[in-house]
Amino acid sequence: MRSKVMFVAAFALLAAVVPGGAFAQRSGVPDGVAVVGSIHGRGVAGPGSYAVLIDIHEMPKAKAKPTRAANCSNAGAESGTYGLTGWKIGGNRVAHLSTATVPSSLGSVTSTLEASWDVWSAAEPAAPSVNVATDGTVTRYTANRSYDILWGRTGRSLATTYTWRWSDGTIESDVVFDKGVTWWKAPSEGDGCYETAGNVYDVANIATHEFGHAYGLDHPSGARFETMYAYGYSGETLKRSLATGDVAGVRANY
Ligand SMILES: [Ca+2]
Ligand SMILES: [Zn+2]
Repeated sequence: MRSKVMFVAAFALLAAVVPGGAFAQRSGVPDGVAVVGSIHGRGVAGPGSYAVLIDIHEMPKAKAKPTRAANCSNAGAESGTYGLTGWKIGGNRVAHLSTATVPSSLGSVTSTLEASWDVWSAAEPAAPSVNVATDGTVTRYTANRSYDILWGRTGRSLATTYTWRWSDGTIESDVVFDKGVTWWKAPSEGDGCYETAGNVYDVANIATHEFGHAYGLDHPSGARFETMYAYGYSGETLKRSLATGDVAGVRANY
């Protein structure tokens, strides 16, 4: 009974602090997915603690060409623009990869994912580093004070980053790659686009974008060739390396 009273109190507090959700979601939320502003993980970090889902960043597929070929373009002019979400990673972290969810056709993605985190901390040494551990166990995004990476259902997106703010201010982000997409590991970034790759998506390309959200970067407008551009393309690799706007954004945030 006591916990129920605390839950009601926490909800009343939330309603007062986050009227209508201070952070607008960036795109539509599929049926059955939590809505921004909802409370998660009540009690996970002790009595009275709770997490508020403050953002859902879905990465849509760019419109495909009529064929099943790759629809990417080589790296082009950089806009130099960036956006910030309003949060930071609050210190060095371990991201827990649920290896059992990784498509078997990919083999190991641990070093691939770690490199995608490192791109950000290399651009700004004051930004915390995130190491990838293979001890993840969750099979859906979960407010548990742990950064989780997994393959699962995202609805219509290639990948989705969920971010919570805990009642003590701690920020947590989970990244879910859609298991309905055909993923691959391009041999290198090359010129930014593997035109003959087919309708497949490079893990590092999309991971670097999603981890940018965890670092607190938003989608800039009209920045087609930046890592934080909102859309992902089949065959694309250019998001693996940061553009001038991405670098300016992470430097501004840390
Ligand atoms: Ca988590
Ligand atoms: Zn995004």
